[in-house]
Amino acid sequence: QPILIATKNEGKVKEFAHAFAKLGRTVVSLNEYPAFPDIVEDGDTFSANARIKAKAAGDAFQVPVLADDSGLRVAALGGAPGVYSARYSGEGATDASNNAKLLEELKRLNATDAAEPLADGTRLLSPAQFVCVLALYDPATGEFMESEGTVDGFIAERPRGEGGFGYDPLFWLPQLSRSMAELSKEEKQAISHRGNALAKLVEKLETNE
Ligand code: ITT
Repeated sequence: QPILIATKNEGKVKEFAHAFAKLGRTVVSLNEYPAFPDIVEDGDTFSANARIKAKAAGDAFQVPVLADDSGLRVAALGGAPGVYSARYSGEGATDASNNAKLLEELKRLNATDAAEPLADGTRLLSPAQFVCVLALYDPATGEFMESEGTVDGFIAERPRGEGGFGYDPLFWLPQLSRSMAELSKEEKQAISHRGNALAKLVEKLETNE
């Protein structure tokens, strides 16, 4: 039985498929159900939005559902875009337009972090953190299981790498001296907000908390 993930984000789907394959499970996403109506994510926290998505799909399909609400908090922007990360650049936002908007905002503020520039001179503009909240909802009991993961880094002034999705090319990991988009799936899972949140959820499930 594949695990249903209440997402339309193919970047997330690929990461979950990779992670669950190692546990001997396959995944399906809402992209396989084009007739399923768009879920209105009107919560003001990652947790609220993850629960909204998991419950909407779980109640409709009557199977346990996993949902992921995630985003980027940028220190120089007071924690923005946060829960608004997906639509940071407005209606019809794409990863490219969101990345452009992020650099524009940081340049407008003249943000430069105290951290040393990279070896090639690229400046780091602000500390930042990726956040992921996972909610697992069981329509049979109406109960949720939740976990949260984060990863700290910096926003670099230009993109690097072709992997991952979203803001990954701008997210610099000083401890690895690479951007998130320069990591393999395996490396990203080991360090990322999503990988951390998933490890915590699996641990909770195993200890039946
Ligand atoms: P679903 O709601 O259908 O799952 P979404 O893309 O709208 O898809 P969110 O509302 O959770 O998902 O928004 C997440 C935003 O944060 C989105 O702009 C992503 O690009 C970004 N993001 C989340 N995880 C990321 C990651 O691992 N790397 C880069 N960007 C990420």
